[in-house]
Amino acid sequence: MSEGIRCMWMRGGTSKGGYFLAEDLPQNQEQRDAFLLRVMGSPDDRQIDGMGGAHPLTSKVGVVKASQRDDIDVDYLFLQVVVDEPVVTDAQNCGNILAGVGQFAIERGLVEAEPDTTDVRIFMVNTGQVAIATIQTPGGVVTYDGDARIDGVPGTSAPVLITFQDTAGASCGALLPSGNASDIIEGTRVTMIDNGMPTVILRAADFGLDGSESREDLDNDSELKAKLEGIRLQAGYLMNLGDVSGKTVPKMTLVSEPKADGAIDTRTFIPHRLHASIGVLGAVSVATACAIKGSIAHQLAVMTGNEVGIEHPTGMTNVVLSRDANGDVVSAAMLRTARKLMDGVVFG
Ligand code: NQM
Repeated sequence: MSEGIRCMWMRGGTSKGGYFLAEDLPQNQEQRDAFLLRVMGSPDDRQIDGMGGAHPLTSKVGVVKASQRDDIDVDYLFLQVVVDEPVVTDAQNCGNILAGVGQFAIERGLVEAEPDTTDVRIFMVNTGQVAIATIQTPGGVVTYDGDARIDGVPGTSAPVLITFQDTAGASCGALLPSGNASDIIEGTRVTMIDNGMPTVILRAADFGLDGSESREDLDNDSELKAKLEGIRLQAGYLMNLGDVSGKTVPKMTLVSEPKADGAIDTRTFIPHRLHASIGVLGAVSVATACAIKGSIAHQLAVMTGNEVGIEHPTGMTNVVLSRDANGDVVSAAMLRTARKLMDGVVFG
């Protein structure tokens, strides 16, 4: 397609991608996906002929439209454009790209801004759940400037508080899809959990690691990656996801005891490259596991309350859990930031 399509490029949390109005994209899915592959420059390791940043975290798309649902402002569909394969998938959600959806919706006129902050109620199409994003709108105008800082992003920006409700079992049908807090797959004890992101939690020590290894070391460890992929393919069936060989879920998170003042240390494969930090819903899922007796995460976590510090390769992500009288997690909130980088026309 040679003609361009209106698009905003944004950093959302620790990810980056293109934000489109649904009505601007081709309505035929095959044509839409072909266009998005061309926009990103996929399939190609370097994405040299497109906007993608040659990593899963920078090859992402948010598609937004005004919602017809009661009590919801906008519907948000997340699409992962695979870097080195001709694949565009909606099989996972993304809480980082979500961090820019509220601002985009206000800027495109889908939501009217309040004088101070604006709550945007977002239906996440991928998982059928709701998130509420609180956007800074002084004087009724979106601002991206502010004092909030998140690890993995240099500098500061306006805070975006995101609250997730009822994300348990979003993709797998149950918080613990196998019915157990832990299971054994290929001789390794794992916890399979889905509180918004299907995640397999494994003890780093079971792979001879102490959990503080660098991103480069882990990304170059092909033996480790092969073992994890063997476990992941079996976990896919146990998590009701079927054959996951072509899917970007479940994520694989190696956990170890905290090294700083967080609750637990993590290294997450998403699922074939190491995450520079950890995904938003990935962090919510790991934090939830920390609160479940008998899980791999619970055994290692140092919990001091409902604010759970998830350490990762570039710092820490804090998840605030709300629990009911039984101690079960009912909602989770986290601080993100986002920044508008470009608003214009992109060519596919
Ligand atoms: O877990 C990366 C990211 C994500 C997903 C990934 C995410 C989330 O950091 O909610 O945000 O796990 O593929 O953007």
